[in-house]
Amino acid sequence: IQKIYLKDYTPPSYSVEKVELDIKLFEDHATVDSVLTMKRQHPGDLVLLGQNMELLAISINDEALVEGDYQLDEGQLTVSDAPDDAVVKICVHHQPQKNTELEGLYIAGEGDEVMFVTQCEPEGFRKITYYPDRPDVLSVFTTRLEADKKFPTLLANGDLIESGEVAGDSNRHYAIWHDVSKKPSYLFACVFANLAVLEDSYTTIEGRDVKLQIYAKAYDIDKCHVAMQALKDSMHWDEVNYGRAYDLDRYMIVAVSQFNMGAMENKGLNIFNTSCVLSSPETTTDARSFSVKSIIAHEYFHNWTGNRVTCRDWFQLCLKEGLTVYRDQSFSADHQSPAVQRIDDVSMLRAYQFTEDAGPLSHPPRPSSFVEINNFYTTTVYEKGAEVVRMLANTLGEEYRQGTDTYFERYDGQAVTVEDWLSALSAQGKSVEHFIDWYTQPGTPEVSGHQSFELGEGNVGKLTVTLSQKTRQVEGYEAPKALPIPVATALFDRSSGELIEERLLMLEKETQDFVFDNVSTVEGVEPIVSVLRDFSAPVQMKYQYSEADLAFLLAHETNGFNQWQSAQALVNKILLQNNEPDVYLQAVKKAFLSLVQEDAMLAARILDIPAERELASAVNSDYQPSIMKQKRDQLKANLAQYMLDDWQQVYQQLPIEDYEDTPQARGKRALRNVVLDMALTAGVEEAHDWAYEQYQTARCMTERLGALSAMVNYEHPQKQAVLDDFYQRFNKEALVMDLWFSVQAGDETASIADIAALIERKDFDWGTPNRIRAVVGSFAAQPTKLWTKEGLQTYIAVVKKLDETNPVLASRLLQTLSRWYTLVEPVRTEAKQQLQHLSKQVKSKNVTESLHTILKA
Ligand code: BAL
Ligand code: ZN
Repeated sequence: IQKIYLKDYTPPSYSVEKVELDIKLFEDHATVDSVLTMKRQHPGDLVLLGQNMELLAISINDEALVEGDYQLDEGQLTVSDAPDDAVVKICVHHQPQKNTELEGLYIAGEGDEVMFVTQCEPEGFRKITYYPDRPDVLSVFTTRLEADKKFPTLLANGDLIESGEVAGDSNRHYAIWHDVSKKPSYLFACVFANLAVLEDSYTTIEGRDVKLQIYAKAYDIDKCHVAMQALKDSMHWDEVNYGRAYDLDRYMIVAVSQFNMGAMENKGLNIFNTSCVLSSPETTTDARSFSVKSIIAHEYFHNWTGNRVTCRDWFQLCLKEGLTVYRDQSFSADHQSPAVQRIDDVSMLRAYQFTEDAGPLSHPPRPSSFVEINNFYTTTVYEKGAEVVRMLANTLGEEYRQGTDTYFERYDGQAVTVEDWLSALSAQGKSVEHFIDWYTQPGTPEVSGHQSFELGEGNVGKLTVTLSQKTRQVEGYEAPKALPIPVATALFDRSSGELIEERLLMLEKETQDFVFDNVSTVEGVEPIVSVLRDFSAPVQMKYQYSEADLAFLLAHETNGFNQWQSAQALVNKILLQNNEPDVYLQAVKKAFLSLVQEDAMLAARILDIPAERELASAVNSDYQPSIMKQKRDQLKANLAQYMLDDWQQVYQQLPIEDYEDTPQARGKRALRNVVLDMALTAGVEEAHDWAYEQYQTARCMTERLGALSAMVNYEHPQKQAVLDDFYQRFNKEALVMDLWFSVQAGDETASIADIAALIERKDFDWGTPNRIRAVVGSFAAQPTKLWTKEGLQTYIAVVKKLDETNPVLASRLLQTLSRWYTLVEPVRTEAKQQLQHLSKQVKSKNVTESLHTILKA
C-alpha cells in the first residue's frame, strides 16, 4: 500500500487546454471517447490515470500507440517521450451497470427508476476515462452524452449547446454541453436519467439572469421548493456577505437516492443525496429541513470557495471545506437563533471531531500523508477546518472581508494552498500567517485558566486572568507548539449580574497573564469572567469555575452559547467528577423557565445532557458504557423529577398549530418534543396520552416523529400499532422509511438480534447509504450495545460486506470503532480480536488503511 506525502508534490508536466468527451451509455456498458489537447509545462512524462476500465485505443497527434509506446500499471498510463503539444485521443469501455461503489459513473436505483450519475471528487474521474485526474489540472470541458431515449434527462456541466436524435437510430438521443469555466476533473458531472424539473430564476447583482433547475423524480418534485428558496437565499447571501456573484447562466441540482456524501458541488451541476435536497412538512423533520438549507448553501458557496479557487492537491482539502463549512454555518446563523446554531455546531464538533482527535485517527486539518484520500473527508478537515477559519475571521475583524476579497482576486481560476489563503488574509497588514500551525498540528489543545483580583479604591480593582495551553503529542508528529488561541471573554459584576466589559484575549504562549485594569464593580466583589464565548477556539476549556460560578453564568450570561456551556460544564462535573446534582438542577430549571418564552429552541437545548458518545471521548481507559449510561440516565431522571410540575404546564402552553417554517415555530416544536420526552422520563402518566394524541393530530413530521419516538422509547401500549401506522402511511417514501428504521434501531429496548433483524429485512437496501446509516448510525449511538461481543460482530459484519461493494462507506463506518482500546476488559480484547480478524478479510485500500491506523492504538 502506497503512502502519498505532501512534501513530494510536483506540478503536472502537462496542462490540458481543453477536453472533449463523448460518453455513450448502452444497455450493459458505456464507452468514453476523449480528446485531450495537452501542452507541456514542465519536464517529465505524460501521465494519465485510469481505473476499472478497458483501454480500447490511444493515439497522440493521430498516431496510434501500441503496447510498448506507453506503460500501464496500477492505474497509471505513462508516455515517456510525448511531444510538447499532444492531442491525446483515448477510447475506453466500462460497465457502470456493475459499479456499486457510488464513485465514477455509476448506476443508481432499479427498475423504472434506474439512472446513471457521477461522483468524481476526489478521484472518481479516473474511473470514467484516462486523464490527469488531479485538482491542479484545470481545463475547459465539452461533453457529449448519448443514450437510449428512456433516459430523457441528459445533463453535464455548463450550458446545453446542442441536442437531438442519433443519426440512424431513432431510439437514441444525445446532448452536448459546454462549460466555459476551467475546472479540475473532480468537478465534472453528468447524469442519464428520467427526471422532472422544478425551475426558477435569479438575477445576480451583476445583472446575469440565471436559470435555476432542481431535477428529481416526478413524485418528489413538490418537495424541492425549500431547496429552491434556499438556493436563491444563498446566492443573495454570498453577494451581500462576500461580494461573490454566480458566473454561469444555469445552476442545476440533481437529487439521487444512492449517494455516499450529502451532496457534491460539481460546477453548475450539483448532485445531491435526496436526503439533503427534498423537504416537505409532512415528510421531513425541522432539523433535517434546516440542514437541507445549509447544505444547499454549502454547495452553492463552493462555487467560489472550491471551484473558482480550488485546491492544488488533496492535502489542501480543508482549504475549500473548512472555509465553505464556516460560510454555511454563518449563513445558517442568519436564519435561526445564532446561539442555537453555535450550540449545534459545537455539539457536533465535540461529539465527533474531538473523539477523532483523541484517538489513533487524529490528524491535522491539513494532513501530510495519506494512502486513500477518501479516508480524509473527516470532521477534522471539515469542522475543525471551519473552526480555524472562524478564528481567522474573528481575529481579523473587519479586515477579514478585505482579506477574502484579496483571496478571490489573487487566485481566481487557480489551484492554491493553505499558505496562499493565509497570505491573502494577511495582505491588509495584520498577519495571520502564524495560524498555519492550526492547519498542520493535530490534537485538541487543552486550555486551563484561573483569575485573581486586587481591589483598590472606590470598588475599582485589577483582575488578572491566567491562561495556559497544552496539546498532546500525537505519534508521528513533531512536539506540539503553542498555538494562537483567541479567547473571547466578558466580565460580569457578581453582585448586579451586569456585563462590565468584553475583550478578545489572544493566548499565544504556553502561559500568559491578561490584566483588566480599573474594573469598576458595584460592591467590590470579584467579577467573574466568562471565557471562550461562542466557543471562540476549538479547545477543551478547563477554567477554574466553582458550581456557583457556573450557576451565575447560566443565569446572567448574555451570550446564549455560554449559558448553554455553563449548563454543560455543570453536567460534566456530575457525570465525570461525581459532584452532587443540586446546584445544576436549580440553575437549569431557572434558566429554562426564563428562556421558554424568549427562545424556545434555546430553552430546549439548555436541557441537553451530552450524548454517551461525547461523554466517552473524555474517558481514555477502562471505559464502562453501562456505568456511563446509568449515570447519564440517572441525571436525566433527576432533572425530569425535579421539574415534574413544569412539564405539564409547558407542554400545554405549546398546542399544535398550523405549520409554519419560522425560527419561532420550529423552536416551539423542538421544545414540545423535548418536554414530552422529559415528562415521560419523569413518569407523568398523562404524558402517554399526550404522545398518542400528538401522533394522531400531528401536522408535520417533527410532531409525528417526536411522538413516535416517545411512544417507542417509553413502551407505549400502542407502540407497535403506531409503528405499523407510520409504515402504512409512508412506506412509499424512502427518506421517511429511513426514520422508521432509525427509530427502531435506536429503541433502547431493542436487542442486538432486533437490530440484526432490521438489517436482514428486504427493504434494508445495501445499495443506499442513507438506509444503512439509518440503522447502523442509531445502533452505534448506543455504546452499551455496540461494545459487546454480539454488537461488534453485527457492526463489523456490515463493514465487511460493504468493503466489497462500497469501500468509502465501509471505511467511514469502521472509523466509529477507533476508540476500541479505551474500553474496559474483556470488551477491549474482544474488539481487538474482531478487528484483527477483519483485517485479514478486507480488500479495499480504504478499509485497510483505516484498520491499520485504528489497530495501532
Ligand atoms: N466536496 C464534497 C462534498 C462537499 O463537501 O460539499
Ligand atoms: Zn464541501
